[in-house]
Amino acid sequence: MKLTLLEILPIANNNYVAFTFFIGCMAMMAASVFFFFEVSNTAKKWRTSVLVSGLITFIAAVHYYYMRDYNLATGQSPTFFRYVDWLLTVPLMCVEFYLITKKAGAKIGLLWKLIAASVFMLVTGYIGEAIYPTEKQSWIWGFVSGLAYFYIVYLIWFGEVAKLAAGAGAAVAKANKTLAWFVLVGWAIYPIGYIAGTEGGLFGMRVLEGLSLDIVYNIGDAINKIGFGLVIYALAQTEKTELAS
Ligand SMILES: *C/C=C(C)/C=C/C=C(C)/C=C/C1=C(C)CCCC1(C)C
Repeated sequence: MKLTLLEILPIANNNYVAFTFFIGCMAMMAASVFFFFEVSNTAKKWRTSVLVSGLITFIAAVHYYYMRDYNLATGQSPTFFRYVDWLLTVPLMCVEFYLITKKAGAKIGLLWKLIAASVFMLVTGYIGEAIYPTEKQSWIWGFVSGLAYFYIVYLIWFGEVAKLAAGAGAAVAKANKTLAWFVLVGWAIYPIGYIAGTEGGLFGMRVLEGLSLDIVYNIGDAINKIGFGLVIYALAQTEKTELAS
């Protein structure tokens, strides 16, 4: 479907999809500037973590800039850019879990497990959403993707990450609990959107039509990238006050 310029230009009027891309881009940019500047205001041992928070929102800001353009120019979902963004930022979120548990003995193998599971989750999700988005196929790919998702949830709630975080001091344990909720509830926004928005996602029932899936994903990204980064930032700040007092 080709939209005319007049149909796509009035972002603020009625094009809610374009509007959420626009506001998402601004929010990611602002968050990146904040995290980058705060690195120098952070205790040394937490600097890399806060820097990674900034990289996550920065990578997203650049993708949102392109996705906003793509969506305005074509009137379509920028699914490809979306998944490239996730393929870079979700593994970086795994890096955050590794960094906060490293002092308690996290091995590099744990990082690879988390990264491998997240890449598997995203590649199979992409196949179901963009390559075979059919009634017969998308629920299978979504289901397989979900297995990897639950493996990540398991590692963070009960597995290696949880055990290491529990032994890494009260601040890290608390931050890990909050991040674990992000992964269980915040990340669940995506599969719920997928189920509602792809043909065959919910055994053939499609609730979200057209571009509404983008709005769901955009809200999810704002919560999960900026909120997640702020939890890391708060952790870095508690350690600082502990040192000062
Ligand atoms: C910043 C981006 C984030 C945190 C993206 C997370 C994406 C997911 C957790 C996606 C999960 C999916 C499933 C569990 C099944 C259906 C397909 C996906 C890819 C939407």
